[in-house]
Amino acid sequence: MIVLSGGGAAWGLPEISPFVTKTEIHLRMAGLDYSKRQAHPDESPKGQIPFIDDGGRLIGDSTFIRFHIEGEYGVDLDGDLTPFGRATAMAIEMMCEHELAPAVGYFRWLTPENFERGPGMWFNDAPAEMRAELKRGLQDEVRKVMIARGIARHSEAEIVGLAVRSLKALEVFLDKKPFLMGDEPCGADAFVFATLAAAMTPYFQSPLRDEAVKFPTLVAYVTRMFDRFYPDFEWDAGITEIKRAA
Ligand SMILES: N[C@@H](CCC(=O)N[C@@H](CS)C(=O)NCC(=O)O)C(=O)O
Repeated sequence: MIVLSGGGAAWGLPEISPFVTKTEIHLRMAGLDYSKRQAHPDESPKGQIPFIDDGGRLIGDSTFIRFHIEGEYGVDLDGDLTPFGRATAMAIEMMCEHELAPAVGYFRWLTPENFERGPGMWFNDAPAEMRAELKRGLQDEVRKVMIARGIARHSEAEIVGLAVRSLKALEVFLDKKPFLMGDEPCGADAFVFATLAAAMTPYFQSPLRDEAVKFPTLVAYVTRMFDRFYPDFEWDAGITEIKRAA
């Protein structure tokens, strides 16, 4: 059986990492049996989660895991799509990966209150005298990565602006379709959903979350994906009122 290594459920989500969520949904789309364990990125062949162990073969990176699932088990997660549809779905996924997901990550990691409620909690069992330094060390590492990627060079307002551009594009693209490319989910739905759910979880407060939950089409899409792929998970977007400027 395939063993999926990820971050685990927390923060109002069935899995804290959108990339691990993507792989988990791909495994579910493919109808493959798997078990899941929590792992540190250092255990992975690529130094990041997700990675899978398939009969002793370790495969890292959600896209290479997808290639493995499709190649090894004869499934095509975009089987219903035309070549144009496949290219479009890939472009939408890339938009989320390179613009929306980094913005979500920024507010998780570099907003002091969210860091304390989120990644900072990983150090709760560390000796009290070392805790602050360990937390600072991890946050500094992540900040360096985010500066290198560019996202942490922008003001918060600019980051939200970039994210809202993606949210608007997703809303227009989804339109009245239940899933990204039509009546059934395709491979790209996995990561798009994972990123939106991570943006909307009420566990973290941020100006990006405030904007994301103002898109009823996207809120409904996230609920639909939860119903399809995590039917036992109690998703609560914590939305009592949707206010959106015209
Ligand atoms: N390209 C990778 C990205 C995975 C990724 O960014 N994983 C993060 C967790 S969401 C991670 O392991 N970060 C730890 C690190 O980079 O050291 C994929 O698609 O799997």
